[in-house]
Amino acid sequence: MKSNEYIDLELKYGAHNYHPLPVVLRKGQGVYVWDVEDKKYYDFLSAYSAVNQGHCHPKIITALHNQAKNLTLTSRAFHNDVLGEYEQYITNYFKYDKVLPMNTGVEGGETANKLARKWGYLKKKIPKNKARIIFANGNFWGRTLAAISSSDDPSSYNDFGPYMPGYSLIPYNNIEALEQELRDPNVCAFMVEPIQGEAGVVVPSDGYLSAVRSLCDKYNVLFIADEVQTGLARTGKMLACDYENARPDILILGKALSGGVFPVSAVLADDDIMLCIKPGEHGSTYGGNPLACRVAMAALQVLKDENLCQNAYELGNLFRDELNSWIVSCDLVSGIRGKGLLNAILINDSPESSTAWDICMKLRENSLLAKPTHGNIIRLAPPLVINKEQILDCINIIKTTIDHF
Ligand code: IF1
Repeated sequence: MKSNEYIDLELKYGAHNYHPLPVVLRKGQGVYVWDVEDKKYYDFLSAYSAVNQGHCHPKIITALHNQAKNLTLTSRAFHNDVLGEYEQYITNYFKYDKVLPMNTGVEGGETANKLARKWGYLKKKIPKNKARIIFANGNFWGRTLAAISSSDDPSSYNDFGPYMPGYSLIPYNNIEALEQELRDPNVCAFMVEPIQGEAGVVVPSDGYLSAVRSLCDKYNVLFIADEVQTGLARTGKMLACDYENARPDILILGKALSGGVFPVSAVLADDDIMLCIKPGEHGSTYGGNPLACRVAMAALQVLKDENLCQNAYELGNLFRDELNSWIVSCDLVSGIRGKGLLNAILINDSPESSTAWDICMKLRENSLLAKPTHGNIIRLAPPLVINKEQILDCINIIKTTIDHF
């Protein structure tokens, strides 16, 4: 079948909850993907930072394959011979006492919210059902009713009410606004992305995260870091919080935790928080399944073995330096921002215009896949295994494509 035949099937039989670029992929390897007409592309979306290790990384696929032949799922009704090993591995990796394994990123967020509320009642003695969690404008942590209740993006929440109570929004990157809210003794947590992904790769001021950390200490509020997209070497450090002295009380990981093989997420915290949830108070059928544990250990080991933090850090700097020197002569691009290999270019046109989309369609013709986030911002995030020659090739594709607009 040709691309349009695959697309027609999706149109006819699938919900219309997405508007994908008209490209139909059938193979992925490293930084490359191929469509059904055998055209080869650089993947500059990385499934929104889920394939940091590159598509179909052999070590992750081998881990998947070997475990899949043995035991894939026991549920948590019984123990198995992988979960404990994984829990020890990942808690040592990130230096937390304990992990609560889940599947998707949003389940990680929900788990973090439940943990924070439970801690608020048991430890901070917040009156029952009065616990509040603060979020930042522009946040995105998924599509559940709780996640959209904390959103200020109408396309996320419109006509999905009524909304989760106990959630409030403050401006991102604004410490005064945060302190104002934290004075309320009923606030149990502040949940924030170290860099806002969906909002368009919004990087806060230096010092913001360490100020968040000290304010949460001052007011006895839990700092929840949503590193589902920024974590796991994407920004040039293992965690984006590592750029500052800002150790979250609750850390949420997802996406690249499985190297794009299937959904694996994790919530990490120390005992005084994690042990507030007792047996039978939270969980999920697939949470911590043996297959996920093996895949996640392989995915985490690849990050270290292949020095992907260092690679993302160095090539990210090269990428922004090269494009920054170019955009001074390009009036269609008003800026580039990001850290490591999580970057975005800002198109100098109204968010309502189709310019960013049209540029992505042209990039596709020139063998590079990227997709606009909000309106006029194009996220540029290749797998972290990209090398210098490949990224220089991609910089050239981006420059020549936009120069032709
Ligand atoms: C889609 C956006 C990105 C996330 C952060 C939690 C989650 C996400 C910081 C939830 C998920 C995904 C969802 C995906 C597209 C992508 C996305 F455009 F939707 F907003 F990356 F920016 N925290 N982000 O970015 O993780 O439950 O999806 O595993 O198509 O909805 P999830």
